Amino acid sequence: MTLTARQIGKARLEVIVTDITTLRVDAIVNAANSSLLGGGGVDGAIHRAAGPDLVAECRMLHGCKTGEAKITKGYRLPAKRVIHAVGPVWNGGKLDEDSLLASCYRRSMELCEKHGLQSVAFPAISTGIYRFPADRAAKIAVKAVVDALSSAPSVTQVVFCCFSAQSGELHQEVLDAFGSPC
Ligand code: AR6
Repeated sequence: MTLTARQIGKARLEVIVTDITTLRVDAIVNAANSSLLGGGGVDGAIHRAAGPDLVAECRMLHGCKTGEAKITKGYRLPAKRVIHAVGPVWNGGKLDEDSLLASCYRRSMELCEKHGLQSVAFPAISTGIYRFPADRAAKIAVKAVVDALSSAPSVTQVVFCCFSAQSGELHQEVLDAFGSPC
């Protein structure tokens, strides 16, 4: 369900509430851990839906640092690619968690541009098992993506794919402060 959509330059940004593994976009972003070998939450759902070839490719990537991102194919997913971003574990906010979370979104947008991708969907990275406060994370996510758009002209559609109505409302509130309705 689409909660809101905003036009910012050439890009349409939208907030939807659904399972990210169902989206037919150029890339979905995974909220991974630094091993890149799978886990629970959205990571588990993406690996289950993509099938075992995904973890086989991930094994060849030799992990990923917090705040960074790496790209693979999407295998059995409707999405062509998966961008594996490693968000920070929330530890009270004094261990650079805000900038590490922003970096996940920035790095993912950079990968989209590098690979000429037009559409990308993000989950609310770090807000589940990693316990990042959801309202704070929504502000960081939307701002980081908006800031990255000018350096990622290939990207014309960004989806904030939330998994609960509450998360959707938080993202909607933040996104509605940007751009013009569409
Ligand atoms: N589609 C969209 N969003 C989802 C889905 C889904 N299918 N499933 C969960 N979410 P989390 P994290 C939401 O815990 O906090 C894993 O074990 C969820 O409601 O998946 O970054 C990794 O391997 C929440 O809003 O990721 C890491 O060890 C958001 O996705 C660790 O969890 C992120 O929740 C990463 O923790």
